[in-house]
Amino acid sequence: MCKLKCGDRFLDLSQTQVMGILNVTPDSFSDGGKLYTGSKLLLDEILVRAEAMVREGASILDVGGESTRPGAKPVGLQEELDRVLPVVEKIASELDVIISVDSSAPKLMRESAKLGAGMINDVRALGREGAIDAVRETDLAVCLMHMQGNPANMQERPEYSDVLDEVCDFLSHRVDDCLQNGILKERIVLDPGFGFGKTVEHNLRLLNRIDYFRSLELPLLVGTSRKSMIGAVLGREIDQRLAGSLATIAIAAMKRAEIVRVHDVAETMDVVKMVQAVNAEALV
Ligand code: 7PM
Repeated sequence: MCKLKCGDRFLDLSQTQVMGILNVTPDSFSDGGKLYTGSKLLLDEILVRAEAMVREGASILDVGGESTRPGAKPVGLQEELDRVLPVVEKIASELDVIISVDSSAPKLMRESAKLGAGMINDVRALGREGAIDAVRETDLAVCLMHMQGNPANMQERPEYSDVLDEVCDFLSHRVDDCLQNGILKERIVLDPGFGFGKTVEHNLRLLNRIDYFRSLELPLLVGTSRKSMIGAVLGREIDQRLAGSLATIAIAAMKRAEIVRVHDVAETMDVVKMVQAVNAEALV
């Protein structure tokens, strides 16, 4: 449980690791400055951004070419390949960091692995035809995320009898499917999927009770950065959610989440280190 197998590397999970978000979508809601405009990748700018996040302490960079924003249009496979693969290749050749590829497409999973990616981050938890086979054939880690519905409709009417039970059940079945198909436990990370078919209350409950997922005995990833649950609590727009995001990071780190997925790496590192010192009651 302390190490995650990411291809030919291992990621130490004894302390909370920071995953920096690198969106290469035209409608990225995340960060100042787009990395993809007019159907062109700005590879040099992407590398500068990636380098900064690594310098600030990210041990994983999550590269995504498909927007999973509520209501977003699906992106074609070729376009997703064209956006993501050059970025994976560039970062793999220039930086010492684990590259995570945010995708549900088997072809992109395979091609990314060949170019040096270390992890597949799939918001559809390998639910697409061929995705489990693709991941098995690589040696990469995989993050299985829970989503109710699909990006087009997920926020219309999220409903659960018990959100903890249902999300846990779903993840448990996806893990079984992976194990039965030859993906080893040491490669799997779980994620309750904040904002993916959940109300604010569902999201708050998932974060407050993230320990509930410990029964699955796998590392946990928490992705709350700048999300609407923070906007709802604080009444703030996306670019004013840093403090709220850091509060959720502190909570996740206190509860010993293994990975946090964030836009603001430097600030997150300070919070994670501070929480770690308190957890350890010592300088770390
Ligand atoms: C609009 C809304 C744009 C939300 C982008 C997003 C997660 C993820 C995303 C997550 C894992 C974002 C999200 N969120 N993958 N991909 N976990 N594993 O904030 O919570 O980047 S997309």
